[in-house]
Amino acid sequence: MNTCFLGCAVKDYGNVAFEDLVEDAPVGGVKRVRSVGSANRRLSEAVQAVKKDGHTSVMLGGDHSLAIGSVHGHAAAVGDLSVVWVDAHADINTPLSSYTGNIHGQPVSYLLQELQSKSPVDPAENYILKLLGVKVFSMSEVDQLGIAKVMEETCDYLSAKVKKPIHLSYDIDAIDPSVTPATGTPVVGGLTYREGVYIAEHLGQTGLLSAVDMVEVNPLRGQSDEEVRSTVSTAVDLLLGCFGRLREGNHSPDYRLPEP
Ligand code: EXY
Ligand code: MN
Ligand code: MN
Ligand code: MN
Repeated sequence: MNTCFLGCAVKDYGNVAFEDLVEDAPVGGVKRVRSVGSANRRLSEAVQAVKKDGHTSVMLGGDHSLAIGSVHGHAAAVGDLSVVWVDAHADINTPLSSYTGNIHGQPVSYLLQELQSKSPVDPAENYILKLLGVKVFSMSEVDQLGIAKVMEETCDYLSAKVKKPIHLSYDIDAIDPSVTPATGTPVVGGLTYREGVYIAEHLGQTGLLSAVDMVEVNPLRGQSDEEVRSTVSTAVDLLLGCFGRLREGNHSPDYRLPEP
């Protein structure tokens, strides 16, 4: 166990060893079903072990399909959860509504109980979000309300009935690609660095953050060392925001100027 400069005890549970399945033909157009399923089973077990040891789980990805196992393991260990999904995409396609067959565009649909029976008939993500009444803030609403109001409304919504542990699934592609270009499906017009950090800080300050995914950071997609550096250092700053780093500095209230 190490202690980071924020005073958090940090334990590295190591890399989850994934099976390398050579035979993994598409199933109904969905790609890499067995590999993703097997990886998520192992990840779920790893997250359950972290939570049973009493820690906040931090999962560094990797493809956003890993949120299936991360959220599953978190819920298996602690019960009812709030999930905050920060993303340029909705990731709520079902196996039948997906045009690409990529599971990173589908994890939310696997996690929602309501879709277990409806998934074969719902054609599009927007339709599903409306059907289920999922609380969503688009970039237009971020522009209109400002990120502070968006986070206030998010937390009011999550805590309206009962305060549950929060699972933050943070896709780095939610941040504008001018800041975080080293990712697989960048979308122009995303969150600024400051909006992205504000989300992390605000959720960290609720005291309810119980698991964090930081996903879709992909150094292989960077066009230069600088693109990789900018993407990775932003991901680190988002995680530090979750765990209490303040941009004004974490100053001791006991600080006194040195005597001359
Ligand atoms: N909606 C598209 C699909 O389902 O393939 C694109 C999804 C991109 C998902 C990225 C990781 O957040
Ligand atoms: Mn991906
Ligand atoms: Mn995603
Ligand atoms: Mn995304």
